[in-house]
Amino acid sequence: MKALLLIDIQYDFCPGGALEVKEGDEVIPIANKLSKQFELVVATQDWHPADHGSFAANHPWRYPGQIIDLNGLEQILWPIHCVQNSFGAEFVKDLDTSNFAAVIQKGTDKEIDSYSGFFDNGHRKATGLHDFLQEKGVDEVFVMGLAQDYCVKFTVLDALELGYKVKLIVDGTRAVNLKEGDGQQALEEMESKGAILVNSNDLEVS
Ligand code: VGL
Ligand code: ZN
Repeated sequence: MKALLLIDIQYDFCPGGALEVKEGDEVIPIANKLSKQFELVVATQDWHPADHGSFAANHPWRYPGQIIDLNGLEQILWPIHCVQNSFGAEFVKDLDTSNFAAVIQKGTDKEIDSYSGFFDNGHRKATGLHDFLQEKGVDEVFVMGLAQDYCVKFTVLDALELGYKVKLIVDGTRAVNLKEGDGQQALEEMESKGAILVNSNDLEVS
């Protein structure tokens, strides 16, 4: 059984959003097209409390892009984004959500960030995504969404570690690129760990 995983296609990651990803909105038509081709579609949603430890604003004198130690883990500080129930945390309205079998919310614990759709960044707690996919008999995941160099990458790496076959839909992702080349490096890392890089036009899903 195959599943399509749509990662964090939310206003705050699209142009004009708090943590905007260049061309982030360009993944939406691809998500909508593929949603119709998959029997099982699962979306993730970055879903932080306002006092989340990944927000620079919650640390005196810190600013976005700096790195701190957050409860023993290296943490990049971000602008305030995807606050629970805020507009920026919503799925973009043009995204077809009608076919979502589940929405997995992550980053809800203020003490730890969660890039991957499967686990927090310390692999301390599972989000429930793996259990859900297991129940459905999924052995292969097709991953796309935002951002290529953070949540998409870590979701892909966890999926590989959990034993799923993984296809990364390259044209369905865009990178934050805090550093130039981060997106490209993420693609290479995912591929070297076993993900197969594909283009949405080349997919034949049965
Ligand atoms: C993300 C940074 C912080 C992402 C989420 O969805 O890639 N990046 N929170
Ligand atoms: Zn976040």
